[in-house]
Amino acid sequence: MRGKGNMRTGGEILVDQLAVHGVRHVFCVPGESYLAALDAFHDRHVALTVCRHESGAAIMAEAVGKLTGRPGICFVTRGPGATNASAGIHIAQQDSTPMIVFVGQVARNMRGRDAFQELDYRAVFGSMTKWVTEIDDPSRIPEIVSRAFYMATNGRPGPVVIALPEDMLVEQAAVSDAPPFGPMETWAGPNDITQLQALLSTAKQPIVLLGGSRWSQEASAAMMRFAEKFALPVATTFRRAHLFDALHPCYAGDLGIGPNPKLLARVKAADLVLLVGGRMSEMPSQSYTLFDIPGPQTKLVHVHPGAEELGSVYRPHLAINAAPTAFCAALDQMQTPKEMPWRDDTKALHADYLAWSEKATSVPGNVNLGEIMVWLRDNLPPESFITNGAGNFAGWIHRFYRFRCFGTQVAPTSGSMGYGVPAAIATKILNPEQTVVCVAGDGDFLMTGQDFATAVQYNIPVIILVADNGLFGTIRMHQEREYPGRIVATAIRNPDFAAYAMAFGGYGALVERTADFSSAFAQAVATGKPSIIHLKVDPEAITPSATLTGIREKSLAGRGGAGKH
Ligand SMILES: Cc1ncc(C[n+]2csc(CCOP(=O)(O)OP(=O)(O)O)c2C)c(N)n1
Ligand SMILES: [Mg+2]
Repeated sequence: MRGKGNMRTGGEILVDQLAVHGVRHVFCVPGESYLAALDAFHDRHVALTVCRHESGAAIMAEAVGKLTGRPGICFVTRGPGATNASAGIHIAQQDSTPMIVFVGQVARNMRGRDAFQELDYRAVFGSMTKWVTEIDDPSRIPEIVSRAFYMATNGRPGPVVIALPEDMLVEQAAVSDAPPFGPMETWAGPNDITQLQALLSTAKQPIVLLGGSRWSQEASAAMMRFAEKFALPVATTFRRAHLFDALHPCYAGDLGIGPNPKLLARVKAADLVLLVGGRMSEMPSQSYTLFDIPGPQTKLVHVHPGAEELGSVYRPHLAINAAPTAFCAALDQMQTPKEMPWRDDTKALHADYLAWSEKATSVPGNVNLGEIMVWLRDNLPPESFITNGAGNFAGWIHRFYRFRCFGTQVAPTSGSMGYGVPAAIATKILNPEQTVVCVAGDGDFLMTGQDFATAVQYNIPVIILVADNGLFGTIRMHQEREYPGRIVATAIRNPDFAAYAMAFGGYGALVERTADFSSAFAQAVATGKPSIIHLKVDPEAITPSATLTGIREKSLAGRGGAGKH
C-alpha cells in the first residue's frame, strides 16, 4: 500500500487499488483509450488475461464474481468495446454477481462532442448496473474504486461501470491508497429466527427453495444440516443446483425450465415456502404462475440480502433481510418442532428426484446427450465444474447431471448464449486442479467460440462439448409450437468443430455415437490441451422427452389442420 508521498499516474493509482482490494485476475481486450492503465499492469502482480472479444472478457469477469463472491474485473475500450461487453454486464445484473467493468473514455476536454468512440456511459449502462460513474480527477481514484467494491458486493450484488477519461489516466497525483474493502454481512435479527421457528411449528407441507448469490461452502453445508435436522425438502432454483448436494436425502430437485412435474405439484401444494437468496423470477416461478402476485396463496418466508427485493414482486408473510451466508449461520440454533408431519413427503420427493434424473430417456439419433450427462456424473470427480450458455442442450444438464459440490454449476440464470466458453476459461484459471467441462450448443458455442484462442494462448485445458444439431434449437422448438412447419432463421450450417479446435492449436474429436464419447473424453484429458468434442446430435431430439415432429404435429392437431395459425 502506498502513502501520499508518491506521485503516480492515474493508471498506476488505479491498478494499485485493484491489488489493495485483493484482485488477482483481470480480463481485457486492449484499447488505446486506456493505455496508461495497461502500462501499469507491466510492473504489478495482477494477472492480466487478454481476450479476443469483450463479451468473453466480461463473461470471464462475471464468472470470477460468481465463483468467488468478490467483484470480477474487466477492462474494455470505449464505444464498441463497451457495447461488446454489455452481455456480461447484463448477466451480472440478472444473476446478482459482483463485477466492476473499467471502460476507456475520450479525453476530458473532448467530452460532449461525440468524439471518436465517445459514449455516455451513465445513459448506456444506467439501467443494467448498480452504479455507473466517470473519474475526472486521479486523486479520487482510491475513493471511487473503494466505493465500487462496496457497491458491487453489498445488498443484492451486481455490476458497476467506471469510465476512465484517457487524459485522466496519464495525469499524476499524490494520493494514498484506500484500505482494502471488507465485504459487509447482512444478518437476520433474532426475532426473524423466532418467527421462522413458529411458522415451522405449525406447517404441514413446507418446502425450501434456494437461489441467488452471496452463498458460501459453509452456508451450503449449514443449509444441508438444517434440512437434515428438520427433514425438510429442498429444491434449487434455475441454474443454482450447486447450492445443495443432489444426493442429500432432502434434495427435491431442480426448479428451473421443464422441472419434474411431481416437484412442481409439491411446490404448488406447499403451505410454507422458505425462499433463501433467490427472487422467484420468471424461470423458477414457471412464468410467474407458481405464486399469486402480489399476495402468494401460501405463507412465503423470503430471505434476501437486498432490502429492495423484499416485497418487490411477492408480498412475503415474513421478510428476512439477510444474506444466505449469514442466514444459514443462524440456522444451527433453531430447535426442531415436536412434530414434523412432512418427513415422509421429503423422502418421497427425493425418491422422485432420483427416479426423474436416474436414467437417460431414449431420444432419436446415435448420440444421446442424456447418456453423456449420466457418464459425466458417474465418472467426473464431484468437485468438477460444468459451465454452459443457453439453448435446449442445457436441459440435459439440468435433468441428468447431479451437482454435488458447492459452486460447481457455473451458468447464466439470465439465459445468455455464449456464456459457457469464457466461463470455463475463468473457472479453470481459478481452479487449475479441477476438471472444467463446458457444455455448449452449436449456436451457443460460436457466440464466444473465438476465445478458444485465449484458452490455447494461456494453455488452459478446458474441455468443451459442442452439441451440434444444426439448429438454433430452442427457437425452432418455439417456432414449431407457435407457427408449425413455418421455419424461419433457425437452421444453421456449422463448421467442423474438431478441425476448428485443431486449427487453433487445441485438441478436437468428432463423436457420432454415444459409445465413442468416453474414449474421446479420455483422449481430451490425456492431451492436456484445451479441447472441443463435437457431438453430432439428431435435430429431432429437441428435449429429453419431445421431438420436433411431435411438437409440430401436436400444434397442428390443436389448430385443426396444417397452415392455420
Ligand atoms: C445472446 C442470446 N441471443 C439469443 C438468444 C435466444 N436464444 C435462446 S436459445 C437459442 C438457440 C440456442 O441454440 P443452440 O446453442 O444451438 O442450442 P439448441 O437449442 O440447439 O440446443 C437462441 C437463439 C439468447 N438466449 N441469448
Ligand atoms: Mg443447436
